[in-house]
Amino acid sequence: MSSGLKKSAEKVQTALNKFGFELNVVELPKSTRTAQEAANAIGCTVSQIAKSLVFKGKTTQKPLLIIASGTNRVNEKAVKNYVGEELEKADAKFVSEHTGFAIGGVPPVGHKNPIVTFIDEDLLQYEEIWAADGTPNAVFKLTPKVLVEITKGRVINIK
Ligand code: 5CA
Repeated sequence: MSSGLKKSAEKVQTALNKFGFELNVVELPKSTRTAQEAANAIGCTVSQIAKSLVFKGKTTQKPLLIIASGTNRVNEKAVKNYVGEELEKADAKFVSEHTGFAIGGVPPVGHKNPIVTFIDEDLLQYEEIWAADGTPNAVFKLTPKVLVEITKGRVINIK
């Protein structure tokens, strides 16, 4: 069956289908590479964009996924307490090696290998949120509750 989606978006849609929720990738004519661009293209607020940000544990060098509300900045010091080690920024190569996706399209699920995930508690106040779907112009809509379920993420204060 061909859905007409780009390969990376298709990969995420396949992963989404396995969860048993109605989650559908939308490919937009405009860029959704950044949270601001995604919000503009969708017509939602930037805070309703669930950014999937990859970090690296300073000691273990293991990847870590933080799904943050579009307007929030991750306070690495605050998150350290939950992770048990200091965080480092991941570069583009690290992100793509561990997730299988390029920056600007990193989805919250469907990665090459499962990644320990934390979710910004601020996302839980919205009825619907939007996440990237593998490419810089594909997104999907979901509820915060479903995000927590499909990622098995731990909800924390990232600020
Ligand atoms: N598709 C949109 C949201 S639906 C998206 O992926 N937005 S994002 O904010 O989650 O992804 C962009 C993020 O990638 C930035 O916030 C930034 O943390 C990260 N990023 C951008 N450029 C680099 C870079 N050169 N190295 C490491 N991380 C980067």
